[in-house]
Amino acid sequence: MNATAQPDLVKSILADFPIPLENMKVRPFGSGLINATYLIDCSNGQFILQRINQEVFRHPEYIAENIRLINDYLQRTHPNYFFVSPLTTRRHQNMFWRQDLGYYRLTPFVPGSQSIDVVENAAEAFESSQQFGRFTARLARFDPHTLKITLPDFHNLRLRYNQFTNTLQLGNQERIHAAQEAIQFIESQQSIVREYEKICSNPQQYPVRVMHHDTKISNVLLDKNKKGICVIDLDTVMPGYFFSDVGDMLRTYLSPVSEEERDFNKIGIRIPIFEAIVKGYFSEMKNELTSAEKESFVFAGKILIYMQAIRFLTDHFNNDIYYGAKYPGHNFIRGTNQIALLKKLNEAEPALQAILVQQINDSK
Ligand code: GN1
Ligand code: MG
Repeated sequence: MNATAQPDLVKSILADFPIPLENMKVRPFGSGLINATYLIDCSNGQFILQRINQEVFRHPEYIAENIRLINDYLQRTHPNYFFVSPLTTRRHQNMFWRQDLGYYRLTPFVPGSQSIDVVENAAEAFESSQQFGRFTARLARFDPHTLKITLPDFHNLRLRYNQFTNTLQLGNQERIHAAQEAIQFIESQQSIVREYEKICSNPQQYPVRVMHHDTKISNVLLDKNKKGICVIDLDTVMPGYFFSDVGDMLRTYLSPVSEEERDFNKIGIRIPIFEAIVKGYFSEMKNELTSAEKESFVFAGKILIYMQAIRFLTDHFNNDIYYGAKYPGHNFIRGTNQIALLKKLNEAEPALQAILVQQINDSK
């Protein structure tokens, strides 16, 4: 939906929330790929209106249930933890306004907050990593299995890999033919899938935790001094493993350029950013993480980069049905960008591992 083009729909949605409608302004907001997001300006502040993508989130009510459970728990056990919950509708006290056309929610915009799209320095990486660590740490005594699974198998690498190989049979053969080098690289790194399976079958060393599952920097609110306020975008909060959050931070913070970059020469690994991610996460989670988890931080990055390369390439071969494409070959570029990043991570591994060991020792 283009909200600016449908002011009547937006008005009727907003009318069901406890906010004034006079002089309201609506504009598209943010850079997420899945949910459509708008910033609402009205006389008592700013709000974020989001339409949930139901192709992706088949049960939006699960998202609301999870947020309610976590909110209640944190209010009881950590009342000072800053948690942004969506408003409830006037009529049904629901976190979603719903109609045949879709599910919409309204969340207060935290005054004085900002979010950034690219990590520029170690301080930003530290703040962000600390916020994601804090979120999981505050929920360490909350039973993750009480949460609903909003996206089944979201970070199931085995399944993603199998979907990739199936798509090689059933997908767009012209695109597949032109991507042989990328396909061969993905196949050559299959040991990552096997290592991933070892992690998932070892609950003693790799316990299931409450994980965010989308730890890009824009999902952290910062104050005007770039200090972390809280994490946002809780749609993918589910039971999961440490590698999801740690790995997606490595995937999205280490390189000075994002998955969108077409000039792969610009892709690289910034060692001080790695150190800051580890420090930030350990500052909250060092007493919760097992030694096996701590020692596997670099591997977490491999899992997430590899999985994202597979997801983008699979979508390219499926004619972009999931992510869409802003230009022809967009998901091929993103997929091969992630392959270039994985190669860089593999090269930097010894240096990163040395820093990790140092940080593990310092944190004892
Ligand atoms: C999607 O919508 P957005 O940009 O927050 C995706 C993530 C990917 C990311 C890659 C639900 O996130 O898993 O890492 O794109 N989210 C979903 O840009 O598929
Ligand atoms: Mg998201």
